[in-house]
Amino acid sequence: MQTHNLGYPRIGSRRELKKASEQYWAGKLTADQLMSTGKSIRLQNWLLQKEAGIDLIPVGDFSFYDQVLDTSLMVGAIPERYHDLMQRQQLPDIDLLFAMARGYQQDGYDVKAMEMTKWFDTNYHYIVPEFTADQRFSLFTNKLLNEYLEAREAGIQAKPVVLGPVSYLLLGKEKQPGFHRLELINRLLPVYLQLLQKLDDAKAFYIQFDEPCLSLDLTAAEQQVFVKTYQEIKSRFPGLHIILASYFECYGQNLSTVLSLPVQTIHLDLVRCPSQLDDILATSFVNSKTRLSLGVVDGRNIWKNDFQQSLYLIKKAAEKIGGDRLLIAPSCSLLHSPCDLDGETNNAVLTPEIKQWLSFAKQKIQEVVTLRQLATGEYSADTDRQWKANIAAINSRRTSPLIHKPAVKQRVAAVTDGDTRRQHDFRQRKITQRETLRLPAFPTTTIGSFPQTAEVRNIRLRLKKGEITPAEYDTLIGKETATAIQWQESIGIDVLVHGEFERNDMVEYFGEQLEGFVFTSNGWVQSYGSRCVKPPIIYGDVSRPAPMTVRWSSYAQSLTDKWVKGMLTGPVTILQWSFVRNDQPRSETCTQIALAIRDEVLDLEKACIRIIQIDEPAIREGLPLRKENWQSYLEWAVRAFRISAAGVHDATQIHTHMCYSEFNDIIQSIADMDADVITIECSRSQMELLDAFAGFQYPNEIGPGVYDIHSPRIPSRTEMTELMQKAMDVIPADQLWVNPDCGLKTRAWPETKAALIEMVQAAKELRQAVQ
Ligand code: THG
Ligand code: ZN
Repeated sequence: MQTHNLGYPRIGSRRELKKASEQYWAGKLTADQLMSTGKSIRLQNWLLQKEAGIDLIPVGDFSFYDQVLDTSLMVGAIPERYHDLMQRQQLPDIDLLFAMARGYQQDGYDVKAMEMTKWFDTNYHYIVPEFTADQRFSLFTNKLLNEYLEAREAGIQAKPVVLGPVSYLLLGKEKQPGFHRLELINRLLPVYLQLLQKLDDAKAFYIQFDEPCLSLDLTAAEQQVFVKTYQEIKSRFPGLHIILASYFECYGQNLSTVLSLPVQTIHLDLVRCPSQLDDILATSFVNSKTRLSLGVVDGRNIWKNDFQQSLYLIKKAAEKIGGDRLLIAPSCSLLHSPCDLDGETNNAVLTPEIKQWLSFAKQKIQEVVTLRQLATGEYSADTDRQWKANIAAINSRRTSPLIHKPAVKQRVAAVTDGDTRRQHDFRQRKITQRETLRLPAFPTTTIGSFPQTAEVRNIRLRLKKGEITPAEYDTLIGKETATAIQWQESIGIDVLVHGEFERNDMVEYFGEQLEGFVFTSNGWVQSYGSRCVKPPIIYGDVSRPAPMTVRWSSYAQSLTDKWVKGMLTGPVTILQWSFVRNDQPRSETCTQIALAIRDEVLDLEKACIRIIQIDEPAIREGLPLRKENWQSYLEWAVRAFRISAAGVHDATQIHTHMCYSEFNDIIQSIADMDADVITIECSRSQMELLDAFAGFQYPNEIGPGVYDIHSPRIPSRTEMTELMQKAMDVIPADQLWVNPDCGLKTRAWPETKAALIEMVQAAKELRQAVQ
């Protein structure tokens, strides 16, 4: 029985890589300095895994930005628009990588970045490969080989990890009509074979192919591409030990294909799908020689492994096929885990009682090793101690009074259908709202946040460090808020926002004020590139001890005669962007959060806030990977949103907002949320997104984002009126709002001001045009 790991976090336990990359972009660090930060993180990670006793240590899991982008560079899939830049500017690989990820605006160039999208159902984002019909591939970088050699030199038994060719193609996008990207496999495969030749020459024995698309619904033809591809690889490199890894779901319909692939080891995510072990052990697979990698340690959550439960699975497999055919592993790459629980030293925030229930990447590595020792009976006194400590911690979590709040459970049980319905349907609410709100046609608004300048961050930081008193903090944040309100009034925005200067992350802020949540000091997880998030941990029943946003919203409302929108994060998004307890269904936890948000909504209404936005940007990404599970998810997710929103009177207008979502396939559920107004991102796709709403005749009001906030570029008035004209082709003018794509927190003030002034003027022109 061996142990292995699928991937380790690469940002560094103190976010060293994030800091170094950002300094490099700011010109404050040389490329050599950045390279050496990367190298030292890699080495630290390898040694940590080696010392813990991991047998096969991943290399190639490191990246300066994203592993899918690394693969694009490796196979030379570099979009045309970067070619001139590459040749004339002689960009080193690292700068080309960053240009592809972030765009390149210097030396007279203005080359757009590649698109970014969610990595399956995680909060990690990857850079989407772009393919053309005449796409050519060639081995362009030697990153994987170099890292393999680097690891070997450091005395590491390295297992190269590479994104498999089929998933790589499936994760990309055709940039032209007339072909399907999987047709490119015949051109791509030779490049992978070249790579394998180099690894083979360097005496690599193991290689892990990540093929996470095997967790999706695949057609028979797609499954066939997997078969042909791996047969070809096997025939060329019969001696190579291939570990095939997929995760985040069961193999499901793809299982028989997977079992037929000529690979030496198949990895199973037994956290997401424990039942597939039985499925496999019931087939003739038991008589083969193929090994199983048992992903028993949750790579995506922070709970301590339940050794008894894991050992039950390991022993079941060992009895059927023998321990020699088993590897113990995390369920997926630990990229999605924070680095090290030992970095959490603030007992006041993360109490020892809760801390003993947790495990981050470094601890998960240890769990994998201990599980192997327990399973093989290679006992030492230390193993024994860990076994006992594990049982005690798991029992403590099972029975802790911190977790279970009867009042919360009773309230969830008592929710009725009536609690999910507004007083009247939208048609009637619209009349009431028009009377009370008295907004012009094409009302203008923003999505909520204004620039989080260094000064604003610094105000929060000084409060946290105790350098200013809460009263001084209130004065400073109050000033920022008042300035934002006055400025919005002065340029003529119709529905104002308070700017959210008091908030860090839109999920963290609420988690900090809800019971049942706990926080880490250093539990960062990579979200994209250098950007990280610090997800709250939902450990127990959720309730809201006191109002969370009423004070700042009422203060802002008191400064103006215009409407100020109350700003909340919705229950599904809070759930999706937190580490969620695994001792009850997610739907149950989501309903608890929904009730807490419902209380907040009602308190805002009581405080005379007449427009309340409940953001749900993550509702689409929460969608299960397999279609058969969509309906039940959508039912509870939409119900949770409705519980949070439905308590208000007809006159109170509920908004929601969603980012970069493809809505076509879930448009009915979006309509079922029954928000009075939805604002969506669609300026990049030039209103294509609206087709979904148009074809469906979306009944409520809608604010299609008229400019892209992800770029500092200032849009012209004409661009925006033209986008709105496009919207008016498919949606009646009296349903339309005018707003940017998304919140403005990542932008600076100068471009924010210039763009919003243009946007207000665009709305005025539209009003004149329809009069
Ligand atoms: N919050 C959370 N998840 C998210 C987003 C969010 N997932 C999707 C999307 N938004 C990802 N986008 C970002 C954008 C910015 C940052 C992180 C994710 C960011 N992070 C800071 C950093 O890394 O410097 C750290 C956080 C901070 O200092 O407040 O800027 O909005 N949960
Ligand atoms: Zn958004």
